[in-house]
Amino acid sequence: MRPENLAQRWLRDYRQGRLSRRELLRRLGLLSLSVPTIGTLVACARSVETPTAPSGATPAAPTTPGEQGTPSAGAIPEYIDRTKLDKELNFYNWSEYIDPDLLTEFQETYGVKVTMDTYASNEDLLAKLQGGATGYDVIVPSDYMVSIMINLGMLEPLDYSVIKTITNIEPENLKPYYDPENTYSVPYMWGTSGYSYDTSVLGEDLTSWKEVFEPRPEVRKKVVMLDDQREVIGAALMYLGYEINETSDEALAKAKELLLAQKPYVLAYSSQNNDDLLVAGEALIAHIWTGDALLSEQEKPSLRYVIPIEGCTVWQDNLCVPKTAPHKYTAMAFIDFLNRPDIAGRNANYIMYGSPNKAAREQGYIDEAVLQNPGVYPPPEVWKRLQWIKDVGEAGALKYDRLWTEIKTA
Ligand code: N2P
Repeated sequence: MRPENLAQRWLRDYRQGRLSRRELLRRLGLLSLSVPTIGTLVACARSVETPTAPSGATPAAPTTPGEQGTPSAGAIPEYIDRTKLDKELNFYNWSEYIDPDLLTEFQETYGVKVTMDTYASNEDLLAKLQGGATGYDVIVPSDYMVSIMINLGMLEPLDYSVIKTITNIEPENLKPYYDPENTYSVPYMWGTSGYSYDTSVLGEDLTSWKEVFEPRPEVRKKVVMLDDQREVIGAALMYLGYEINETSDEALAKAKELLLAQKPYVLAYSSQNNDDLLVAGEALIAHIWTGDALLSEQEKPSLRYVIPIEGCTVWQDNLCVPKTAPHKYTAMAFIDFLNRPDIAGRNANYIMYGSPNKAAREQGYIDEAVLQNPGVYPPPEVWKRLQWIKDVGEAGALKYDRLWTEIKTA
C-alpha cells in the first residue's frame, strides 16, 4: 500500500477510535511522507469533524452504471427490491476481515444497519451456530467448513437474481470442490497460512517449518501459533511430510509428539493478536494468515512472510447465509454489494488478502503493490506446495478435536 493510503487508513482508524493519537503520530513518523503531507494529516487528526480526504487507494468509481452487474457507486441497484430490505443485518465474520467503512457505506446507501460479531476459527463459527445462535444473516466459512455446513443442512441456497455481481468473480475461483455450483457460497477472499518472522533478529534465510516447531534458542517462548486446530495440526503434519488432511493414528500421534515438544516454546496460540505480538517484538516468529502478515510488515518492515518449503495451507473464505438467518433478502443484497468491483477492491486493499474479484483487478481497484506481492498472489512454483484443508468426516474431526484439546491443555 502506498504511504499516503496507509496514512489515510490510520487516520480513519484514529477517527473511529481504533488508534490512539500518540500511536497515529508514531506511525506517521515511520512513513517517508513529505513534511507538508504530514502537516495536513496531523491537522486532519486534530479535527475529528473533518471529512476524510479522497483516498488514493480508491480509484474514481465508474461514471457509467451497469458494467456487467456493476451499479454506479452510491446507488441501490435497480434489480434490488428496496421494499424487501430490512433495517438491520447481522454479520458474523473473522476478526479484522473487512474495511469498516464499507459497513457504513452499506448503511448509508441501503438504509440497513450492519452489526458485526467476530470469530477466530471455523470451528468456533460452527460451534456458535450449533449452539443455537440463530440471529446471523451472513457468515464467512472457509472451504472445508462450507462442505461441513452443506452436509449438515445449515446453509440457505443463494439468490442469484439478487447477487448479480457474481459475474465479477474470477471463473477459476467459482465452482470450487466444496460447492460445485456455488449454490450456497460466493468466494470472498483467499490466502495462505505460513509464518512471519523478524529478519532483524533471525536473518534473511528462514524457509522451513523447523524454525517454528523446533525453534532455535533465541526464539524459544517467542513463537506464536494460530489458535486453530486444522491449521496447527495441518502445519505439523506437513512439516513431518504427511498430507494435511491425514487422519491415520500413526500420523496424528507423530503430530502430537511434535506439538507437545513445541509447546514450552509457544508464547501464545492466538489468531487475533499474533500480528500485534510480532510488531511489539514480544514474538519473533508467528504462524499467520497472509493479510495479517502483510499488515504487520507495514508497521514493522523487518518482518517477512514465508510460505515454508514443506508447504502450507491455501484457503478460500466464502460469503454464505445460514438457513436460520432472519434477514435473508437483505443478506443477499449485502453479498451483492460486497462483490461490486469498487467495494471489493477497497476491501482487498484494506485487509490485504487475495481477492477473487476479477472485475476489481481488471478495473484497477486493487493496489498494484498488493497485486505484485508474491505473498498475496503466489507464483506458480509456490502454488505447487499449497494444500487445501478438507472435511475429514465426523470420525476424523473427532480425532482432531481430541488432539487439539490435548495440546491446548497440556
Ligand atoms: C482475517 C481472517 C483470515 C481468515 N484476520 C482465515 N481463513
